[in-house]
Amino acid sequence: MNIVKEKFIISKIYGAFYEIYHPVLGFSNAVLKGKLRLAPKEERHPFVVGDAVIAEKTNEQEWMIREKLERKNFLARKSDPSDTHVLCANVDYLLVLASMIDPYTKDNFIDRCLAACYQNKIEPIILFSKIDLVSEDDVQERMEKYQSLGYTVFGYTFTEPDTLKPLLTTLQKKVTYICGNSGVGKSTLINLLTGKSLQKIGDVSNSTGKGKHTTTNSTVVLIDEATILIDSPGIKEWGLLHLTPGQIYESFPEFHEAQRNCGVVGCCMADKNCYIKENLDTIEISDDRILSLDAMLGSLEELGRLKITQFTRKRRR
Ligand SMILES: Nc1nc2c(ncn2[C@@H]2O[C@H](COP(=O)(O)OP(=O)(O)OP(=O)(O)O)[C@@H](O)[C@H]2O)c(=O)[nH]1
Ligand SMILES: [Mg+2]
Repeated sequence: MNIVKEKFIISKIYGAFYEIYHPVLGFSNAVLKGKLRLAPKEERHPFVVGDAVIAEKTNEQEWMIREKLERKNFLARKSDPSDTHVLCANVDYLLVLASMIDPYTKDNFIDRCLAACYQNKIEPIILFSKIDLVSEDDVQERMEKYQSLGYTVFGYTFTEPDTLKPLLTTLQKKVTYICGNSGVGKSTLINLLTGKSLQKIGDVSNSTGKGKHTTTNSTVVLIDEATILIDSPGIKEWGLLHLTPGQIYESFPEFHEAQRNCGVVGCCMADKNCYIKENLDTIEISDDRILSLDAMLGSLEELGRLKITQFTRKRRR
């Protein structure tokens, strides 16, 4: 008997059951081979959405996953020292969906997402949603802040689907993981981009203005066979315990020029002879970005932490 083997990506995980995707064969159900059921040390699950696998056909309806292929990249969150949560693998973009209101996405949430993808060389896209509910000036101000730092930024509202056209062009033939707080409109966005109502949409709570965690599993949804979106459950915060203070500094474009002058490969934030610390007054960075950086470093450990007071003292001199 001929053994049929194909390369797929994991498109959805339901407990021990898997859905896998192949550009020609489409979506199929799959199960795991015995030893593959063990999660790698430090990870929650044996596989994540986006993982590339080799699967063997067992019957008309089902495939057996035989082998996990090496990851090109992955995105992880770590809020607890003993628990790394790998969110997805093999993606081209991290789309950070930031709602202007109901719920308001804090800049610090965006900055954490940017730091998480910087180390894995995954390109971020920032999309401000619900722009119909606030003034144009407010939208402009938030978009310009990140555009001026060199990021790709868009704004959109479901009341004017044409506002999605520039984003749709950017996403062509790419794999994009969409993240954001609950209720920012991730599933709404995916339904609009695909033109299908595949993802369930939930209300935002009237009393708290927050979402109700409608999406519970990460899921691949296709715009076409090569343009892949991954919907994800809303998250409150992106824990960065897997990064060092130096890696967080490196994710801030404001420091890139100083890092080039530093001469050390990779930001080490050495206590002595640190080029950045010695040249703080020449670095252009806004106070709200320093506060955001400080909050991120503060959630790691004291080492390498650069207090806002240290900055202001040095600048006022
Ligand atoms: N006014 C306005 N409301 C929007 C817009 N986009 C989404 N919404 C509403 O926001 C609410 C939440 O949308 P969802 O798409 O379920 O949000 P989500 O990010 O997928 O939420 P979780 O699955 O809980 O993480 C729904 O009531 C949507 O109708 C928008 O552009 N403008
Ligand atoms: Mg959702």
